[in-house]
Amino acid sequence: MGASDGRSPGRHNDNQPSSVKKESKGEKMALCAVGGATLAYVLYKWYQRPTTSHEEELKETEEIEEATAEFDEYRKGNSNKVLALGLPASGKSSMVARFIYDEAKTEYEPTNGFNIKNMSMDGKTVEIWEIGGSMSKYWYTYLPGTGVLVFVIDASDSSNFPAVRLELQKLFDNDGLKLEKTKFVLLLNKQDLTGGSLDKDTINSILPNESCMKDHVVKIVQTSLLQATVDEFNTIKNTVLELLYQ
Ligand SMILES: Nc1nc2c(ncn2[C@@H]2O[C@H](COP(=O)(O)OP(=O)(O)OP(=O)(O)O)[C@@H](O)[C@H]2O)c(=O)[nH]1
Ligand SMILES: [Mg+2]
Repeated sequence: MGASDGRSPGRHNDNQPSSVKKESKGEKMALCAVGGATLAYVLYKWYQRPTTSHEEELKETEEIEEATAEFDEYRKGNSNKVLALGLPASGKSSMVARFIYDEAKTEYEPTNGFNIKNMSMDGKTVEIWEIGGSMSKYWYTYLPGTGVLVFVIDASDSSNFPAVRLELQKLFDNDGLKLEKTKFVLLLNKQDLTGGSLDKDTINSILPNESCMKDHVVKIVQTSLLQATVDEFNTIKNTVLELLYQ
């Protein structure tokens, strides 16, 4: 009448007919056979796999290292792009004006978009790119091919330092800049308004942590683009160009 025999389903039942027991053993044997065959097939395939000898692996590593060194050489001779970035009114256009005309800029006309100038140096053409500070959302589109990135900072305005630190962190973490081994110059500008150079602790409060900068050569320059003499600015110019062709 469908009444329960008091045993829970799925549990071993000693009162089952012997044909049921035999079928269960048969199933186990079939499973073992399938398992064995699968294992044998996997082992067969593993022995048939293409093998790489130690010498081949070494050769491959050497080839990769050679190609990387060749690319580094190529990059040295060809990266002629200096990119100036920084918050609005930090002094990027002022730096471009000093690079190209050696003129101090006193008026402020915000750069809407970008400003590219060419400069001839020792028979080579150097491209100086400035991207407006208000365009920070789009900076990353101008990063490829940058040999030296000059990040201009208004050192007289400490209220900007947290924002500067954040932007620097993003740039140091940029995979493309890491791959291209872009060098950084952090130009602490407007020192005529700070009453002297910034001290180490203040500079450290602007910089992202060291682990974030470890993939790049970083130089810190303190100046006043408005008041630097020709010789003083030439020293900065040479620092940038030496990094470019290093
Ligand atoms: N006192 C002082 N003023 C400076 C110095 N360098 C630049 N300035 C002034 O700061 C203002 C902004 O300079 P710009 O070079 O136009 O700034 P920018 O970074 O190009 O600005 P955006 O194009 O808006 O991103 C101008 O009025 C400059 O004269 C400096 O060393 N000292
Ligand atoms: Mg500008």
